[in-house]
Amino acid sequence: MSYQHLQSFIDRLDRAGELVHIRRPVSAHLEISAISDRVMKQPGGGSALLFHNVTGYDVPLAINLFGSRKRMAWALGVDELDEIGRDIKSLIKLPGNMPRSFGEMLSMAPHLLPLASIGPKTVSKGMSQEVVKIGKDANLDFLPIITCWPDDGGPYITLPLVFTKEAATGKRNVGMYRIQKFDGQTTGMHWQRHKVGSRHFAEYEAAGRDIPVAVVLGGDPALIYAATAPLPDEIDELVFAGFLRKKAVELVKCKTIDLEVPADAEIVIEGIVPAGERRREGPFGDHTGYYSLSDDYPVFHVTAITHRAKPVFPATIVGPPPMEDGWLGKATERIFLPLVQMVLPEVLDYNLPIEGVFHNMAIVKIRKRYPGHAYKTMHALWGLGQMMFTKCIIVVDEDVDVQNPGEVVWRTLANIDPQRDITFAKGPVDVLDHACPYPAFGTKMGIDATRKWPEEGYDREWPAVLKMSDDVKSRVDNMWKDLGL
Ligand SMILES: Cc1cc2nc3c(=O)[nH]c(=O)nc-3n(C[C@H](O)[C@H](O)[C@H](O)COP(=O)(O)O)c2cc1C
Ligand SMILES: [Mn+2]
Repeated sequence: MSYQHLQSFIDRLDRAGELVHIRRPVSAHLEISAISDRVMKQPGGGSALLFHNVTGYDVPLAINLFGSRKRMAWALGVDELDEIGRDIKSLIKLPGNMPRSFGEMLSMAPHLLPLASIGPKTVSKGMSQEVVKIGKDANLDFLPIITCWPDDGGPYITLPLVFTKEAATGKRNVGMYRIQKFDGQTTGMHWQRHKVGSRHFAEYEAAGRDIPVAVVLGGDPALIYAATAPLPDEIDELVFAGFLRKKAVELVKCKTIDLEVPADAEIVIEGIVPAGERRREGPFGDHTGYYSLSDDYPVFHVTAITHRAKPVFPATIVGPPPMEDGWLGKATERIFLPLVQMVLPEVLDYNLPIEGVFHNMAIVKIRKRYPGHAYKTMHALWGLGQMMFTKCIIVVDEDVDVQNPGEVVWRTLANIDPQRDITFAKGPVDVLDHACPYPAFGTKMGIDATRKWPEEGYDREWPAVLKMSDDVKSRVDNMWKDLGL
């Protein structure tokens, strides 16, 4: 199942009673953020919100569209996120089909799914270009760009899809990198150094060239999710989105730069990021729950804005968890499990707790087969794409439910001898981490909370976990109704 555009998804949420319309005037300066924060912290994640009357703007603003487990699944055209993982698993498991890489797996998909192709295709016109504004007419001031937290450096576009191409090959990348509005025609470009957009820019800049960039708002929600997904560099997010929505993403050519953008986006901002230019970006109230401090980042200059005749402006806010982006993270956790298992078959399940904000914690359940297996697993994860950022990895045995934080705390603390079972590793750290001694470089902690074996130097007797015997349990089941409990 796919959505032609973001408003089709909003309509579905509305019909299902998942959307609240707010018609009262509300300010884009902090008020939308304060309202959304309270809603996102309601049990289960609260409703999606559509602000029809943002003070001073004609364009309505949608927020918290992805903000519950159910809506996140619906955004990807399923009822349960695990369905996608199961699809991927069956794709991998078909006889003779073991792909050597994630790229190969996606490229096999067209033969296995009932579609001609999942790769994007170019069409001659699209609703994202119903209105075209070029040069001086292209001004961001009509968009209800929100200021999220009191000490933020300015208003931010918080749900942008940043399109670039690799200079040497023309290979596309789409990443979600926040955009700080400096004025009507200039913004920051906060692609962090580890991310693909930043590499594309560095390669252009090394050749003394300005890089063309398109900032896209809207499109099928599967596409918005794909921009956040930790895909290997060589995977085009649009192919991945095509795989998720089981239908090719349609593209149109940009008006002023050599890039293609979704034909059915709400709004497209075309521009360039010049070689050699930097400007102070930030601070920004970030998804760590702290401000990320200001720093020098490249600058985006608008050359054109195109949009639907009646666009909706999509936004999110990040901040102290739980927030909407936690559900994007949960989608990644579920979708990428079978891919992690391609490399690490011992991983039975894992949990990236929302409070760990994607990169601070992974709780991993393994089937331990040999001494030191837990350490092998954590070091492998630290070598796997964006899992490299994981500040703390806890490895537990197969009888622990990693989705139950209480059980994890109990079993981990019971099982560890801290000096023996904690290891530290050096390496790259998420740019947003404020605790590491150097920017983006520091240490990570691994906790081996598995049962210890004699071969691991444990020569005492390891006790069994308490468990009532089955016969007594069934006797109690039978008497339960008579007990008045
Ligand atoms: C709401 C939200 C905001 C984000 N903001 C940024 C950002 O400002 N800079 C950044 O480098 N990554 C940011 N990310 C994370 C990237 O989108 C993510 O790492 C993605 O996988 C990068 O794609 P890439 O590998 O193609 O570069 C954000 C993610 C979300 C969900
Ligand atoms: Mn990418």
